[in-house]
Amino acid sequence: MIPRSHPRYESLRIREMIVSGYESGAVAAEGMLAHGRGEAFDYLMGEKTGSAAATAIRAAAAAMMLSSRSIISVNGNVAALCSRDMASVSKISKSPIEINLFYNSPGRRRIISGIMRRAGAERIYGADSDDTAVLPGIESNRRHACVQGILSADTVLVALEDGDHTEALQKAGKRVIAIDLNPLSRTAQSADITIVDNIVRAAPLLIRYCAQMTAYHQEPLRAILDSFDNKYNLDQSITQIQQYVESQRIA
Ligand code: PTJ
Repeated sequence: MIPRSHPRYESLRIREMIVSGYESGAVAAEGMLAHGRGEAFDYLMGEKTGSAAATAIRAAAAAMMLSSRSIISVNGNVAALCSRDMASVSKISKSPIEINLFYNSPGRRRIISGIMRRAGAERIYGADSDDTAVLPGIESNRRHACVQGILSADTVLVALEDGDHTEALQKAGKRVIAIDLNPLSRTAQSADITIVDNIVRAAPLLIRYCAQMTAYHQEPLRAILDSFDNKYNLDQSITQIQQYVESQRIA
């Protein structure tokens, strides 16, 4: 039991969510290591959502609200950390969920799909018997995707993933929105919209922006999207890390 008074309470609480996810079979053992890498980057940016991340989240919401076939790719870590928020994003933006795993197994798919369903997600692909085909240009297990899901989507939100998937999705003509705390990762550097933030903070903000934008017409949504420059924004995220580290200098 972590005392609430502990100065690192929030970070330790999130760790517990990953550990419980591992114990329930949703999170891969490697997912715990991936979480540690994420934590390290979060530490270096002061564990706050900076303005660059907020701008990217707003652009991501606009892209999802504009798209007629957007989808959210969910893996073990995402399900363990923010199943409810991702289910809400799914509903508001009318984007189904697809379970897409690097360390694939039918058992993990079923467990993750159960978590997402209990969290309120209604449209879930990839739980078991969907029609699947291979996404070209990728050799990992992520190549198996649902024909009515990721393979027919125009916009795919990926989170906490390896870079191969993003690159293959783009080659297939899809717009990729990525949530990744590491601005240097291949996913972050190659996505169309990169949200450099902890998913536990980014997801609630994404819900807020999507909810606001349900009242928007296409034109203002397009204007938000067109004015977004991912390279510039990614650079701002790297600057945020530099500035935070600089502010912590001892001498
Ligand atoms: O559930 P599976 O089988 O699909 O496997 C999931 C993992 C995470 C094991 C798999 O996708 C993987 O190995 O990912 P990588 O290549 O380690 O990349 C994960 C990225 O997510 C890293 O760049 C981390 O910095 C980042 N990350 C980790 N935790 C968070 C995060 N980004 C945002 N929020 C986090 N909480």
